[in-house]
Amino acid sequence: MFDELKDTIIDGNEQKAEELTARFLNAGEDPREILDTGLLAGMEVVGRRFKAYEMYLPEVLMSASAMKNAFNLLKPHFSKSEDIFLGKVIMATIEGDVHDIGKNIVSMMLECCGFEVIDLGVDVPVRKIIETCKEETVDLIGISALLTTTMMALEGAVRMIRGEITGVKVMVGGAPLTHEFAEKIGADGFAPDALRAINMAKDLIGK
Ligand code: B1M
Repeated sequence: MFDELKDTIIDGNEQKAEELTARFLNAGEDPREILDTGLLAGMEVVGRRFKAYEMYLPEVLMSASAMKNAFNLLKPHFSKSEDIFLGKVIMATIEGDVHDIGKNIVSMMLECCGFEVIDLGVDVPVRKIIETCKEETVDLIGISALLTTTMMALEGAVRMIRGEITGVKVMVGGAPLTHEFAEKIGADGFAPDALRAINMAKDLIGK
């Protein structure tokens, strides 16, 4: 049903993604179905192809942008038809690291799936994450690291967070990370890509 939309996301065709989404909405299709089987399914393929070196970064960015625009059309329909608030998440790239493309895709997809995201940006000191967490009612902290050097700082970050805050889960991600590493540093979860980050966030928050 939504295969054409899925392909449009993979192709990163912003205009067509918007047109198709609008057409499906006008035809009375379920916004959640459009999101799950069209937009998210498309981004899943994009993530897989990027990892397999079958897609380049600029193409990933075009797909993410097409997804964002299409999702903006869906958004108002969600607030009208269903309560999809799943929880509040802080997202940040660890101090010393300015890579944010992956984090931004994860943030965007979390928002698309019903999470409220407080994105603290890049090069974020752990202290800032902790302070924000104390000011807001947060369910989950997500920290991204793309460098082998900054990845090592995640351990101290998790320890500091644990020392000051209870009841908030910590998810980590970024290309150099592994499940084993995440476990070793005491994070609650690791996701290798954006789609699995959403599932992980839902699992950790218990949704
Ligand atoms: Co840099 N860089 N970079 N870079 N960069 C890498 C990471 C590198 C592998 C390139 C290489 O050498 N082959 C290398 C790291 C090597 C290492 O540490 N072992 C590297 C380096 C060395 C550097 C500099 C040190 C270069 C220099 O200045 N000498 C420097 C560091 C600056 C700093 O951070 N202090 C640097 C700078 C930059 C740019 C600024 C030029 C730019 C970043 C722009 C930006 O992000 N706004 C850049 C880029 C673009 C890259 C590459 C090319 C692409 C990274 C990316 O965006 N991937 C990268 C090489 C490569 O991967 N081909 C490279 C796409 C993105 C969608 O994937 O981020 O993995 P990813 O996100 C995925 C998953 O990992 C996961 O979901 C995302 C979507 O599926 N995920 C999460 C990510 N975060 C998550 C969080 C979660 C859950 C899942 O929960 C919290």
